[in-house]
Amino acid sequence: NLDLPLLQSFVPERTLSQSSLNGSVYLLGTINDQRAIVHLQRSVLPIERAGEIVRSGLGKLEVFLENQPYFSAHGFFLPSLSLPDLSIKLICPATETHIKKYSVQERFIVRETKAIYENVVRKYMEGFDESRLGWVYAILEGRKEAERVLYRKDGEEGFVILPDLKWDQTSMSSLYLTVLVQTRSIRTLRDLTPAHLPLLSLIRKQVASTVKEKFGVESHKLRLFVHYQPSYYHFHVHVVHIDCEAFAGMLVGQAHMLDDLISLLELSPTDGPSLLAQKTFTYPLGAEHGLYEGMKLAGAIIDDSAAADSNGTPLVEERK
Ligand code: M7G
Repeated sequence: NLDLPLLQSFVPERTLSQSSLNGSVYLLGTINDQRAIVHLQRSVLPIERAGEIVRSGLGKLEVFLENQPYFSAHGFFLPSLSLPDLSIKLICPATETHIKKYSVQERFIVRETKAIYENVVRKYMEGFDESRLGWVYAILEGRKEAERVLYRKDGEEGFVILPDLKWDQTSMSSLYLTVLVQTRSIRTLRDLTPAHLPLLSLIRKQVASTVKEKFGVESHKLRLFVHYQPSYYHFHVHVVHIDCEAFAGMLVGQAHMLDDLISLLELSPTDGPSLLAQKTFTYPLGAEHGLYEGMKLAGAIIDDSAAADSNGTPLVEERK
């Protein structure tokens, strides 16, 4: 279990990646000879407590610039403020997949047609190590994080709403929740059909009322989206405060608004494959991702310059 002595026994080896956007770093090392990844990030300032922090939250001030009317200083929190300085995440033992996921790597835009999905992605998902979903099943079955669960509905149509690993619950403007569905039959948004519309609408409604009730945040302040590709092949919805934009997972290509998925399902035929099953998805993929080699072999990595026709005219006309 995570405690201070355990963390202090961490032997750092190298930096996997860092982000200047949110001031965070992923370190690889060992703890008791086991591979460990430690993620450090400055805690987000709780905007709603900013006035209080200025007036009564600081124990020390070090001024380093005076050029009237401009002044700059470093402030140091009083312990009584009980504001965490860092958000810390630990993965131990860390697998090769974890290490790859958090390593800097070259990324490529891939175009995944229905055929490439059938030939490459399906095969990859079939070989996906089920044990990586252990944390999901533990939450769904009430064995882990039970005290953090905000809403639970059991049964095949059920789902659980809880704070995401990425949210330390100190600031509403960085609110980040996850909705995990109970059914194991939806691996990605490609598996969604019009028959799932009641489930998706219920998730949308329940998230709105749970977030309002527990955190006083209105649903027009929330982005509900789904990743494609996800890291975990068990359908889940990300719920993020609109003011929180510091996550790479919210970039265009990977994040798909739940509302857009609902709309595409509403437009899909009720018999036969849905528009989500048929459409082409275009998204960034890291060279260390388990799908990368297969995608490369299948020609999914975009090279549109090679797609000009024999007269030399680009297939997509350049804008004049
Ligand atoms: P994803 O789209 O499959 O992958 O989302 P991503 O990690 O590339 O975004 C999985 C989501 O589940 C992420 O937002 C994770 O932060 C979150 N998550 C992952 N784990 C291992 C846990 C966990 O153990 N508990 C909770 N509450 N959330 C987790």
